[in-house]
Amino acid sequence: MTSRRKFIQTAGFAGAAALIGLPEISLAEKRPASGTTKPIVLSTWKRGLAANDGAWKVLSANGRALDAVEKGVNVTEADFTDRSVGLGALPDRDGHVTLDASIMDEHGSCGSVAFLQHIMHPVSVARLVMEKTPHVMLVGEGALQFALENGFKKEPDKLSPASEQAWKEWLKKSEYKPVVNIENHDTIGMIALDAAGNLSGSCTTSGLAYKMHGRVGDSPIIGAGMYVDNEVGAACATGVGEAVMKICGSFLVVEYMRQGMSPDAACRAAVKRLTERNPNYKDIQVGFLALNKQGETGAYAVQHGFNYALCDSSGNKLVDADFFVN
Ligand code: SD4
Repeated sequence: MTSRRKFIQTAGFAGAAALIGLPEISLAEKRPASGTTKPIVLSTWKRGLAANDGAWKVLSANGRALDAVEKGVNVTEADFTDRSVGLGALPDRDGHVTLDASIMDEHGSCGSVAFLQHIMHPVSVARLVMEKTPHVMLVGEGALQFALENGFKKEPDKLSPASEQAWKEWLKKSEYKPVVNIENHDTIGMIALDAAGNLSGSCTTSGLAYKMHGRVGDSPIIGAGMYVDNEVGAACATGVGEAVMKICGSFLVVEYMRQGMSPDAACRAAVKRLTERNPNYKDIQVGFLALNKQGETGAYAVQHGFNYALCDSSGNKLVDADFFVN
């Protein structure tokens, strides 16, 4: 497994990098683009496989990446057994499921919703915020009102049996402590490149389980949980959103790619930054995914255990990401 070693190997480049303000990543990490792989879609965690299938229906029919990343994560949102996405997910500490989502297209247009209750497909509400309003983000009651005005159905505030049982168990101690990779990581972030060569991204989640009521994570924050720049690439994040927000994680990954890094090197550099800015990094999980205009992909996580689903014309498969902490 690559880890700190990779960073140590960069020593020769470090001086020059410091001079021109680049992070200390070896020039060897800058792979020249060799043809373009498209269409292609990748998404976080194992449930990304089903989501990619949904996205691939759009992409393989020469559809737009924006439609693919919406339809793809709609699959996960509708899965009532997912612990971190949609209305079946684990609730906040008061027993309410509150949802965050974002979407961004090849023109840099974006929309998001946060602290939204009662709606099965928050990412589709985010898309309407992008397309129908002069705003980027709507939250809480206002986001719900907008969704209902646009024909979304109001679902009851009722936990799935599994979530209700888990929450009641949690209430016995009421101890807020995210457990790396176990307690609450299924958030779906998805990034895609379509046959026309355009990029889009989406992200949708119930956030961290047993969070404070009203807490919003990185997923609906454009540039934190997800970011797209059609000239360069796209990125998304999963894990403890507070740590991602502190470094504008997805934007940072895209900016590293703009500086010439491969998607893989960009994810590693972002994780390095995250570990420098979050002294508690050994106790949390964060994973990044990246995709550039050539269809090259990359992923890297703070901890062992992050995987992602990658789908192109050769198939849809689950890949284990490399990680920083051994
Ligand atoms: C959040 N980043 O709300 C989300 C949680 C997550 O897998 O990604 N879980 O902080």
